[in-house]
Amino acid sequence: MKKFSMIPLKQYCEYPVEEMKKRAGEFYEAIRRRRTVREFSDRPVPREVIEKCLLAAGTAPNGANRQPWHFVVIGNAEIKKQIREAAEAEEREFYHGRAPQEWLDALAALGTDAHKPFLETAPYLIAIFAQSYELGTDGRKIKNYYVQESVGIATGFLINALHHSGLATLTHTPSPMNFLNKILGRPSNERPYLLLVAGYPAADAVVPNITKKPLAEIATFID
Ligand code: IYR
Repeated sequence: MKKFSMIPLKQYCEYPVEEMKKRAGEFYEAIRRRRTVREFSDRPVPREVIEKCLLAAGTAPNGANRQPWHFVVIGNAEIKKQIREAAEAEEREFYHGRAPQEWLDALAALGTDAHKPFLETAPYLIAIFAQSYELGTDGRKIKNYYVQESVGIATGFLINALHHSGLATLTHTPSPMNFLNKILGRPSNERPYLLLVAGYPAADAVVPNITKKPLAEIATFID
């Protein structure tokens, strides 16, 4: 394996402390406005925005720089319909059998069910695949590292980028999601990680009135 050459860190940008505090506060104010949305408008979204957000996702830190992800962006109505039908079939199984009562009770507070119209309404579905290994030219399996962590971080970057651009998202995880490999023709080294729904929220979209845990509950400082 060839060693990377080392280059000076030119892009790092240090801010004066006051500026740093301001930026941290501004970022928090911006990101706390993000809400998961389940009602989408069918208004088209510029593909260029999605492309830039995917480039942002692709900058995520990841194991050994293998970048073990693949994003399939679906704007095609027929494919969205196929995905909706397959996802709803899995969700019906989930809500009417597979899910333990405890899980169903937790979901009752959100009011979700097997009905997923947003999979057709939203202009874009982004199917995120995790590559557990790569195939070398000789067909040899090349292992990837920290795949779940890497793809999770990239997905976080993507959600943040889309939110920053002014789009709403929904992290949708029908389980199992193998139907995505079939419908989208993805190879067997790729596992569906998450289906991200992206677009404008519907004009009359509502969201659950939830709160986030306070800092003292989510963090411990040991000085
Ligand atoms: N995948 C199902 C169930 C679901 C699970 C959790 I955890 C949620 O926070 C929301 C939904 C669905 O999408 O309905």
